[in-house]
Amino acid sequence: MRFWLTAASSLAPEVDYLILVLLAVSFITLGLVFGLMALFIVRYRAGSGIDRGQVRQKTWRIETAWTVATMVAFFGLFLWGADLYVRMFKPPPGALQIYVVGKQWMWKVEHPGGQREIDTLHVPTERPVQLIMTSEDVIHDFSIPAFRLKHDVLPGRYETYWFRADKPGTYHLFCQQYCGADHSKMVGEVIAMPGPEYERWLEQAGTSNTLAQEGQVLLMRFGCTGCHGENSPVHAPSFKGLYGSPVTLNDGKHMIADDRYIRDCILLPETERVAGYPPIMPSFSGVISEEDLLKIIAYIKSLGPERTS
Ligand code: HEC
Ligand SMILES: [Cu+2]
Repeated sequence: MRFWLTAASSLAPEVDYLILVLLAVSFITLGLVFGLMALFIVRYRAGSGIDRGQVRQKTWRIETAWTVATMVAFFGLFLWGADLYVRMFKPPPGALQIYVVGKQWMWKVEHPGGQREIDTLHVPTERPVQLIMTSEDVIHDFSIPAFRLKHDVLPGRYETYWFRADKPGTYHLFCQQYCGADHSKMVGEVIAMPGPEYERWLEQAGTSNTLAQEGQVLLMRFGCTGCHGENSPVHAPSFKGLYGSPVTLNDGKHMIADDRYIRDCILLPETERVAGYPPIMPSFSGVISEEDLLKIIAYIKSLGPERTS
């Protein structure tokens, strides 16, 4: 058993460093408090002949100094941790997006090219990867200890984080939220491979259709195109250039059409009605599965970020 876990992602060394500094500062503080306590217990014990007569004037200098010093130390640690946390959730532009759906008791992974896997996640090294995660049933937690990442995966919403794997290898993947009888079996592997090898893996795992192409088929199957299609007689917004662009709702609110927005439009259309259109879009909650939703979103994404209409 190794004492220290491999640090295999770009942010992992910094997380380790932060933990070490946090431990060091805590131990120093602890040592100071208990050291002084022990010293005073011994020095001023009942039998000691120490001079207790001269009560010195209280000085504010020491009081202020230790208060400020501990505040600076711990607030500094907080700022450092907060900054790291923010960076963990803000992917660099151009990150490869991979979708993860948690379910009792397995992890289903979908790559943009349509490749699917269960309880394994193949990723390229030296390239930022963003995971877009959701759950089909209860709360799970997608954790890759070697990347120093864990994040709850909740039903009904998308959670994301990103990483850049720096060392090729096979790493543990755990569900870290107790999620029912077989929670302990909800484990898997993350396989980080150099770019060209990853491309080869994609090819051999390849399906005939990309996620976006499957999404396009689903739009027909669920009848979305009947209203949203180019030649539809119904007045409904086009999906062209929708992704990432601003949308005005009929209550005056402005939104950016991201994954969450599109998901809610499909499942909870009453909550987000686009301004200038009749409120006729039905809810597809319970009709479209999480995996199919991700494909539909992938298709809408593939239609580009520039809104034409
Ligand atoms: C009965 C016609 C109809 C059907 C069927 C329909 N929609 Fe809609 N949809 C609309 C209308 C009208 C709007 C605009 C008003 C609103 O937001 O409810 C809309 C809005 C949307 C939006 C927000 C678009 C924007 O510009 O912000 C998305 C995304 C969307 N629909 C996706 C879908 C998907 C996916 C399906 C199929 C699963 C679907 N719709 C089926 C009529 C429809
Ligand atoms: Cu789980």
